[in-house]
Amino acid sequence: MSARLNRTTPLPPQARPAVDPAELRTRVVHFGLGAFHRAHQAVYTEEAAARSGEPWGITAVAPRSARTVRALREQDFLYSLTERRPEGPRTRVVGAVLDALAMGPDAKAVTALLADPEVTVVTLTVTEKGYQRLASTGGLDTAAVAADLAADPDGPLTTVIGALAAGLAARIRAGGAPISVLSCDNMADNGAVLGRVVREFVDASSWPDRRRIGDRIAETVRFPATVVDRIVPATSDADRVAATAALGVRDELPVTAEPYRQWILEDSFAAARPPWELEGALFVKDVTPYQLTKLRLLNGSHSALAHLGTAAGHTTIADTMAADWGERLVRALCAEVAPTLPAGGPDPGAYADDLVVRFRNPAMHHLLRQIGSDGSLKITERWLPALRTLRARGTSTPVLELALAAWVFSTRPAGTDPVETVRTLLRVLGAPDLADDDALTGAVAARLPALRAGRIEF
Ligand code: CS2
Repeated sequence: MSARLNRTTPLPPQARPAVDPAELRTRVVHFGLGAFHRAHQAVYTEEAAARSGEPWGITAVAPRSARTVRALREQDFLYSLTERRPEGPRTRVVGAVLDALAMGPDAKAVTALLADPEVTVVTLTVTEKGYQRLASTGGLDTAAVAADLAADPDGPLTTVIGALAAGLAARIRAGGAPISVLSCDNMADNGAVLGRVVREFVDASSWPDRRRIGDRIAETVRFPATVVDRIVPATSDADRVAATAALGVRDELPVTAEPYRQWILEDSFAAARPPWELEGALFVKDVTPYQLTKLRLLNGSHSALAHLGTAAGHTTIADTMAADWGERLVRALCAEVAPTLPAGGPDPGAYADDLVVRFRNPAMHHLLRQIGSDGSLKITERWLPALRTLRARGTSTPVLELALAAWVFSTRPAGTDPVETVRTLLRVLGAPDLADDDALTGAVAARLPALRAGRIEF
């Protein structure tokens, strides 16, 4: 068996990290140690450090998976990234991650880092679930974080929002050096959403200084909105075998990704940040047009392919795109939703062309199951706002109705009255207005029999 990847194992020259991790310091803390972060922000940060010579390194915090933390420690926090290019894969090791902590067991270290003035950037990829929002208001679900609100702020908190709020409070009590906190999750207005749940957590806490902490957060912490983009399937055993073969040393934590990547950030930072623009990141005044285009066209089609593809018996995005309706669905959904997008973003037609190429990439094994998970949280961001806008304009919405029917079908509804089932599920999504739209619920329910028979008709 090959030796394990670490800082001393020799690597082929083309597979070596762009930076020497020994020359970096932790100046970025990241919550969410999944494959996406390792294939996206970590790569941008590594390249920014390499190109600028500035020592930007990352300490990554795993909200749950102590296993990933242990495995990374065994590899001196190194891992490989394989880009699945059509002309063949390219594998190299990424050197930006300097340490990994498990949020619960290492709570004190996490808080100390957040209070450290040398750390000026926090990034998050914790999925929609991690924000603990109420479907009805979009604000903090205080019942869901009740245990953290009642806990000693120095003790291990169980939610990322709790741990982040406690860390920012510690920072303010230690002098309050300015810091920027970036949500990199697929939500509209993700910066404002994150700022709101953090502030609401502080307000709902019983900390004696919560008023001052809230005021100081408003003055010293910025929550810029960001749009991240890269298709990163969950790592499979076959990926581990392939990475080990490419490196000549064993890598238990490889990630694979499409060659494409993009990062658009609201240019509103409180303090120093890595010069990610050196790697092509775009800093803009308002990310909204980019954010909504990505959410509604890319993520919206992804969720539609995931639920419809599963109903039709497919397993991956590329398989589903190969079905006779796959590409047509992506193009039809993009065309239906495009009139809801604000001006100033990418051209929707060209964007749809690119999506078709990206989704068809046969080297990517992106499971529909992965994209379909947490469907209720995802479609609330990806489909419902566009659906609302279009229905308010009196425009017909056949593709979104079909997609919604596939999601309804994926919940394996038990009720006997299909229209009532659709209504109930829309209320669960926090969309009582859509639940009361009889034409919509009727049209969605009418799609169910064909889906049940595995037929995708539009
Ligand atoms: C996907 C996203 O799993 C999902 O829900 O739609 O992870 C998607 O691959 C990324 O947002 C692409 O940037």
